[in-house]
Amino acid sequence: MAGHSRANLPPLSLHVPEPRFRPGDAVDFNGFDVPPAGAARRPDTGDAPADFHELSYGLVRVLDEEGHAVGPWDPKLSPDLLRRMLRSMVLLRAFDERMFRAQRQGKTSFYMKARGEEAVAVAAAYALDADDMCFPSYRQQGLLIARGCPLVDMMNQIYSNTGDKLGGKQLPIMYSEKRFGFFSISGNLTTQYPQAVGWAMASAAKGDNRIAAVWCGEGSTAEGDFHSACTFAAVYRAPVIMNVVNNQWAISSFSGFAGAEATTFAARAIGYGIAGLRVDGNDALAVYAATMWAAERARLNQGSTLIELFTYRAEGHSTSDDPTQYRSAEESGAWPLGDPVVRLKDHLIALGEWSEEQHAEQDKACAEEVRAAQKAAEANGILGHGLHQPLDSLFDGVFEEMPWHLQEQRQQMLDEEEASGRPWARK
Ligand SMILES: Cc1ncc(C[n+]2csc(CCOP(=O)(O)OP(=O)(O)O)c2C)c(N)n1
Ligand SMILES: [Mg+2]
Repeated sequence: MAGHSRANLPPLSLHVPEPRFRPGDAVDFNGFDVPPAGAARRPDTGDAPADFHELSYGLVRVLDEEGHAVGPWDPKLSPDLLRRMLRSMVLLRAFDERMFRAQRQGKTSFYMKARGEEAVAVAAAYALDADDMCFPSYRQQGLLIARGCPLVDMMNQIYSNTGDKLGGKQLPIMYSEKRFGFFSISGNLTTQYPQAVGWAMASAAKGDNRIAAVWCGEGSTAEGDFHSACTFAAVYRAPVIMNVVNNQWAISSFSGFAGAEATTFAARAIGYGIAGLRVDGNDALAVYAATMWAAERARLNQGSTLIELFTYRAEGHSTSDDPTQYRSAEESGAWPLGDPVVRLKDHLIALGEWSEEQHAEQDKACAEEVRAAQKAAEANGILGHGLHQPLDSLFDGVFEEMPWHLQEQRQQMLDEEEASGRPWARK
């Protein structure tokens, strides 16, 4: 109101989020509300999104503390499928360990682990059809492993060596695997969201029956691309599953900076009028069941589902990160939703379909499989062992026909290389 006095009001101030625990702090997750497994209801896949808003604030959980599968979301999988899923998660973990070490040994410049988040990608891969199209971020290498991509191909890409089908043009771990329905990873966060929604719209426009699935981190939901994708997905009821992997950290920024103090990430769905689910991301059965449910909705033209997968990034963001600088070292161990590999293993043991001995054997077998693949990949070259791609191929693969200015730049590069007296150019 014009002319009124503000003299009695406090000065304006901003709220700046602060994580609960910093380096050196004792971690206490008491008071952190973990809804019991089996408690969330499972709506019919034909129900309207407005009928189950509470699922955006709760947590769909299937595996209880004793390793039993309980409640309406139990996907009732066969022991054989459970064992295959467990094996993919163990293989992913072994792959991550080995490639992390390869980076520390100077064999590649960069690597990113998915430790603690194995169920997010692996269980989704098993729930989707093999020809559904995946638009991953950089932490869903589990999709490739679960879909049977040869480990040596993934490693060739990580080493940017002569076996790298991408010709060394992508940052290590930014795979592109058309054969496995795995869209090229982009370092520009959340660009895959509008791409996935567009692909899903095209699939529907063509009258196809394949659906799309997309993943981004909770931090990446702050990008505008996330929101324009949600608008298109809602308006056209695009057949796409939109996953938000809430591992609580975006490098050194905690999830509060992306809005986690105010509401959940699944609740973003409510504003767009699309289906929303908040799921225990460390519970492979819950991830599987939620993905199946969302896939069924998509296939029945009920539109997209936004799934928040609540998890914890158990290690550093990447090999370039040192999390001890910004969060308490105790956090990872104290995280109340546990380890996804251990939880699935315990479930199989509780069913009488697995044992600690078999698990230890499998750990060894997976480590051996990864070691053998690494040996084969390293025969194609590692970082620092010379130029693996012909220098004149540097400009290839972008345009179908190279524009004149790039032809000129390439020639200039080759001329300078020749004049340097140590020409690398292919003759
Ligand atoms: C558009 C854009 N902004 C910033 C970055 C730098 N960056 C790379 S990863 C990352 C954190 C992303 O965190 P989150 O979305 O939570 O995914 P997470 O790594 O936890 O899986 C940032 C800021 C980037 N790659 N692209
Ligand atoms: Mg994150």
